[in-house]
Amino acid sequence: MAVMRIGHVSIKVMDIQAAVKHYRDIIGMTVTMEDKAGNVYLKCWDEWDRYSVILTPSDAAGMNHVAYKVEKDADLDTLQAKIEAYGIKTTILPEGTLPATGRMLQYRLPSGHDMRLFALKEYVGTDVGSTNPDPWPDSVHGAGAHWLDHVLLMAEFNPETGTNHVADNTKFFIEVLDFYQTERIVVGPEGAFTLASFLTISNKAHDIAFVGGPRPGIHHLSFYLDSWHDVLKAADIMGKKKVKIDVAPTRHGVTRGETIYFFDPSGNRNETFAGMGYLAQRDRPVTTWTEDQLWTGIFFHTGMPHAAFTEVYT
Ligand code: M3P
Ligand code: FE
Repeated sequence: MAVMRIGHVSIKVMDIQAAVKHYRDIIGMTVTMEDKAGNVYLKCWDEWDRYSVILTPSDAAGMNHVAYKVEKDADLDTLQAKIEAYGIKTTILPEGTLPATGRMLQYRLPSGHDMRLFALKEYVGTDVGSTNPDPWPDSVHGAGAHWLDHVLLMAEFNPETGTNHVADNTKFFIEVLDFYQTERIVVGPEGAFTLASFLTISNKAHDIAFVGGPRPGIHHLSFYLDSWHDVLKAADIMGKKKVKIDVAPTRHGVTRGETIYFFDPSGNRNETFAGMGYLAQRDRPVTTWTEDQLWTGIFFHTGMPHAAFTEVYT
């Protein structure tokens, strides 16, 4: 099991100052680095590597790339061979391509998303340290997110043409990266088409997820909070600061997460969520949500359709 967890996500933003304010004051991250090109690097208080979000000035919103961290540098060679053998071209980006980061293995997912694997990133420590640590730091601010938890990516899905990049990405993550599936949403006759897929490499309900749509993109990047009460307080902060909320605090059927969705100033969707949901295991039966219960899976309490939730993304 070479891949450990999400390492960072690189996000395009139109107004860098407004974006920094959002990820710092609303999510509760800290700016740890800036580079000459004007990119800003941030981390959450309970993360020990130098950064988990890169904000890049751009004329549109969206994701540049997502990177996952592997255990050892040599894992990159093993994985390069596996990915190439699967039929996907890879490139090694040398150390220093991103500051404070070792070499990266770069390739495109079947859905077209730019994905990277890396083993080394500068260790800076959590804000509570690792000797006799306090449970939370005095510097906690905003929603006080503990860590970047996962991304949900939109992948091309069209049963009429037979295109299903949700299924293609799922196969790649399982066969090549050794992830396992925890949940899925199926649609069509006899549930023939996988519309959504939740995959993990840990014991969390998901480390990445894919949902089908007309074009590739990012649906949301998600940050972990401790409790349902922290989710409520995060929404209070968003109310106070006039952040555009997409979905007020509720619970997912899928993953059982307690959640809020909202937008950064460029329109990239964020999530803050709490709750372990359950302990994911490789032999745990995969949870299936059927088409008639699709919205119950997404918003458990009401089960009400919210078209913009799946149609609006960057
Ligand atoms: C989550 C989560 C969708 C379900 C999303 C679930 C969009 O984001 O963190 O559990 O179908
Ligand atoms: Fe999520």
